[in-house]
Amino acid sequence: MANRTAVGIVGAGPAGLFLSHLLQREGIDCVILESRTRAHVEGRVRAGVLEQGTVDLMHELGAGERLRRECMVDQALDIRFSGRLIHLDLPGLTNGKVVTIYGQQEVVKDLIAARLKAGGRIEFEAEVIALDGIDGDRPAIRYRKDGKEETLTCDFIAGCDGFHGVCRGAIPDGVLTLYDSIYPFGWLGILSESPPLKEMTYANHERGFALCSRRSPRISRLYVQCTPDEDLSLWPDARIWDELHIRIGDEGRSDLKEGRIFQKGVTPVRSFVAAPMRHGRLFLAGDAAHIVPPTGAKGLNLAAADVRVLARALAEFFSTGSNVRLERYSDTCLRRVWKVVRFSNYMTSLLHRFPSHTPFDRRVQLAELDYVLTSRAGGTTIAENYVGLPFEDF
Ligand code: RFL
Ligand code: PHB
Repeated sequence: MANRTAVGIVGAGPAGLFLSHLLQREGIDCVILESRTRAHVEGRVRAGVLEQGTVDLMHELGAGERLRRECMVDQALDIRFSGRLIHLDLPGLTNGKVVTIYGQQEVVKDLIAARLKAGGRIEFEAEVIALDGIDGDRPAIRYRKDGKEETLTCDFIAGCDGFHGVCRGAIPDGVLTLYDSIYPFGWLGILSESPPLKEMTYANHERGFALCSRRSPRISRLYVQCTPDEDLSLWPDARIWDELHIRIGDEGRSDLKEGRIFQKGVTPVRSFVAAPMRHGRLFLAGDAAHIVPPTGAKGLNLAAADVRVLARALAEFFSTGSNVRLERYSDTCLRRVWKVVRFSNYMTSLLHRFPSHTPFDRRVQLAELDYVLTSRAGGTTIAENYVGLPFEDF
């Protein structure tokens, strides 16, 4: 197999997979290099909330058939605090918009299957170790596969290798400005065989944040705020259920149904942006360039938004030779990124207990929740960001 392609994509997460489909649609050759096995990538439990733009993209790419059949639509978002309930009617506050619940690993499975069916090349267990010549016009990706070192020569490289990938680090020192904010807590997430609450429910409680989401009518996806480096052995199932009931105001244990917990994990909560998202012929997209705290449910959607911009810019280059959109790539993406960072930070600040909070800070937080409860403007701000800001012309 000739080891040469137009766009070498590092990473088969949502960013890399969406990009490969978008490029294929434009007739641009690409290869994905992914360090993990297909089973590992397809089994990773992560996001669950898709903006309409992300759903539309799945359909446009012809990969939305199972999504259409199996997804669930969320018309509302509930926030519980101090015995009160904020019920945000999403369509009512956003001219009819909703969000879709469909697990990230299902998106990934569908995109991989469709890509391979169309004859696309995804190399699993191909670990990228270095990028060469990103300042020139023949960059190359060095990777290890089956114990051997290989080189993939490209016109462009898309760094879609997530926060812990190698691409961002290949940019020379002094080029990137890194913006970082690490929150003093994590999320302990579980999957449980139990019917979910009717609405997506976020809770602010004295003991910390909780979130009740779902994956299907029989599978709940539940989270509780914990310490950033929480030891899972300190969280037997009974403790998780106790905290969930208390934090959502279900002391009578009648609302939230319990079931067998079959997956548990801890996730750090951070905001991070690397700018610019491009150096020479290397373009960063998705978590490789930015992380948002999960409270806004935006990471996957932002990854999809980045590669939409990148695919259009690459298509312009390959069809006309123009660099104009490639030059604008980083600025175009960062405008959306910073608005999403802002919203995710807002939701995180609104809903979590911070160890540093003084009684004053706590009162202000509760007043903010009370404001959202009673003000259409306050509710609209959350709703319009939650369903996804419109795409500006790019
Ligand atoms: P990914 O998914 O991390 O994929 C990167 C891929 O690159 C591979 N890789 C390499 N391959 C080759 N060589 C190397 N040297 C490599 N290094 C890494 C990795 O194996 C991997 O396959 O990044 P991508 O594509 O940018 O996608 C980002 C999303 O995964 C992420 O933003 C979301 O999961 C965030 N997120 C949520 N986003 C939403 O839009 N809605 C949500 O409801 C939502 N909930 C969440 C979330 C993330 C969570 N966690 C676990 C961080 C809930 C949680 C708990
Ligand atoms: C999820 O279903 O995993 C989920 C939902 C909402 C969030 C984060 C994660 O804000």
